[in-house]
Amino acid sequence: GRPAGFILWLTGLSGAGKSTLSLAVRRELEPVLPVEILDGDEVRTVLSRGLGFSRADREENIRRIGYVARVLARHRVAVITAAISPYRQGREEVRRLAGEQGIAFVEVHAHASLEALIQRDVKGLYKKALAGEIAHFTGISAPYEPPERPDVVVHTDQESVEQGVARILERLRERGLF
Ligand code: GGZ
Repeated sequence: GRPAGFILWLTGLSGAGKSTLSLAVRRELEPVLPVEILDGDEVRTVLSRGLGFSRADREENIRRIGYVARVLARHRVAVITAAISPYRQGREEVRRLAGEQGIAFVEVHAHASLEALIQRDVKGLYKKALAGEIAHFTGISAPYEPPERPDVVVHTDQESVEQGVARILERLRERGLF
């Protein structure tokens, strides 16, 4: 029958390329599977409107994204999430709940060095954070706990989007999800 849905969970610092990867992966999956992207930026304007960047608010944001991801995935949607999701505990909780429902959870670390992110600084957020104008900015004044055993690490400061996407798709294929 039709393949089961899954959650492709992208984690990483602001500007590390989660949104870019999510769009590029979607383009590849779309012809074969129904796909939805849950992007932190967008979720925070609707479902998580009003939440800030304290640990408690981020955990709440991740809980909500995880919940919607599971609801979609159990109806056979390929769900791609793109939120910083800086805390291991929150990500592991989503993985556990997905597992309980038989939903595959694939963790991708979008990784770039802080130096590269500061240099790139597309939105000017790192400059502001370094100047002390943004409190609790992940990587500068708030923690990021990298995944211990991610399914894929994409070094977005060293490899192309296409290379990253290819390795993500390969892993999905290995797990029989695509
Ligand atoms: C980190 C922040 C912050 C602080 C605003 N720390 O690059 P962006 O701009 O578009 O993505 C970032 C986004 C992070 O939201 P998430 O929902 O992904 O975060 S979490 O998973 O931790 O809940 C960034 C912007 O919001 N932003 N202030 N202090 N990023």
